[in-house]
Amino acid sequence: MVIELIKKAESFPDRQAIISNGKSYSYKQLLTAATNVATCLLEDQKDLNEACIAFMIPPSFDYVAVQWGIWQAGGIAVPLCVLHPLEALRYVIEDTEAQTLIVSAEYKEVLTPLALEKGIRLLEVDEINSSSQQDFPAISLDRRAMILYTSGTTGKPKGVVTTHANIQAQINTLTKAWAWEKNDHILNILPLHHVHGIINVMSCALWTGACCEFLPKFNAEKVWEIFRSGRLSLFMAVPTIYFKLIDHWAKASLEEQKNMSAAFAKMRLMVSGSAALPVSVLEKWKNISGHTLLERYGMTEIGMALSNPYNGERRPGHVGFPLPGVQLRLVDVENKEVQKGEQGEIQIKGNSVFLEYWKRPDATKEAFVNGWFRTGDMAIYNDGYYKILGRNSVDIIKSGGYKISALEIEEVLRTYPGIRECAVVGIPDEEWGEVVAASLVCSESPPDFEELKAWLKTKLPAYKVPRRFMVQNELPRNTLGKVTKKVVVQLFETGES
Ligand code: MCA
Ligand code: AMP
Repeated sequence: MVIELIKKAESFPDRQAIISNGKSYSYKQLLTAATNVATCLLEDQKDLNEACIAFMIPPSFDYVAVQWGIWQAGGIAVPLCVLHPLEALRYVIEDTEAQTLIVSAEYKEVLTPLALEKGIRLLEVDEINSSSQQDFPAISLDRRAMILYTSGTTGKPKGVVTTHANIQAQINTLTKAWAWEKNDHILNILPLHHVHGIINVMSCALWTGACCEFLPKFNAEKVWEIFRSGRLSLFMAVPTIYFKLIDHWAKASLEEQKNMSAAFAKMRLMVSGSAALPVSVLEKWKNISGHTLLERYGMTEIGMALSNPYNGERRPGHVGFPLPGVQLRLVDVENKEVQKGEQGEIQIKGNSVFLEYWKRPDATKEAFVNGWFRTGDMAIYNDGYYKILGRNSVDIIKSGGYKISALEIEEVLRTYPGIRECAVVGIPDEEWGEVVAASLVCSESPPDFEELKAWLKTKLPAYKVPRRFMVQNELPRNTLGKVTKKVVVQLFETGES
């Protein structure tokens, strides 16, 4: 069997696939580059047989060529986040036991010592150039294809393993539901170690023969410039990005605002997801662009599950209904389906649901009940549309669209000299959805917070570093002695401590 995404590309070789670093690349160029990567990875083997290949490459033509090359050679693609500090990268490399690491030139220096220490083969993407091409292995749909790391209620992030069949199902349902077509042109401004950027934007575009343009780092001014070029037909982002684009528009002169708002003539769809879209943002964006954002709901483990309709009412504050191929139920704490109109946990079944947590059979087992995946998100069915009510765990924070485990940050904080106890929470915030905040109990005098933040940045990605701190004599506890984080959130909100 061949990989459908790659096979499709062979049917439109001359179409423009990617715009990256100011250059345009055809599907043919992409296929050639991917073939080179696959040949180089295989050396004299016939099949990588699901070996994990980690890669650290910014969103670009090279990223896609490497991802496709890994798949053609029979490996599992493990994208590393380009913003993560070395410790977080080490965690993923060790957890996956990746034996090969592919990097773009700018990350070679930082990763070389780790590669040497672990005996990992380190390849620089620019230097991959294979002249001879060998036959590639047959790839069955049930093979593992990708591992993405996601935070949960278990402290350290877990690797979510998806098969080729899962990925195909995730792409297939979205390209149909949102009417993707080959003349589409989308801008990718999202990081490529999460489903939103990898599947919804990049892979859906390439599956259809459309063009995916990369802007490796979000910048509101540059995004507006690209909107104004009029070449986009689709755009997808997290609510924080829409917030930042609105803010940029609001700061422009009246004349400029008019020109900016005229930029959407060719745009056919604008999507928001990864976190709750505030109705105020939806309304402001509609006034600015004329587009009613299509809000959808998904998760690393399941791809997209719920979506407002492409045609029809997009209801503010709601996430629509299950996408084709997705089975959904709302259940109570005993896993019994709730009555219509009652709130319950979302549970999902379908081909897009992941295979397993990497090397964590217990966590995988616990994540399912009778074949239903337990999302941990609460929702209610409201007059034909589902509405997300929030997570059933205070330990999961969503900030800027990133899922963050409070427990992971607490574990790191507790290793800082002088911090005796801590409770990390998410505080509601208009721009970021939630901001990370930490309440500390210290042995002596409180730490210097700037120093603490700088230290945390060497251990954790910057978006996990608390923005607000509070020092307390003791953490609020319930009668059973358990820290009540809801009270901590209230203390932050009221400014009391
Ligand atoms: C950055 N800053 C923050 C945060 N992040 N402040 C509070 N909370 C945060 N989370 C601050 C920085 O410290 C800095 O401040 C300033 O913002 C700019 O930082 P920078 O890193 O440059 O931020 P940015 O580039 O503007 O990033 C914002 C962003 C980014 C573009 C919204 O967070 C992002 O790409 N988010 C998308 C994540 C994503 O794709 N999630 C999908 C996963 P100072 O200058 O003062 O230091 S969810 C998923 O895939 C599922 C399946 C789904 O449903 O989609
Ligand atoms: P992740 O695991 O990073 O893929 O994040 C998935 C989580 O993001 C879900 O479990 C939800 O909590 C949240 N999420 C995604 N889309 C939405 C949405 N439209 N509204 C509210 N929460 C969302």
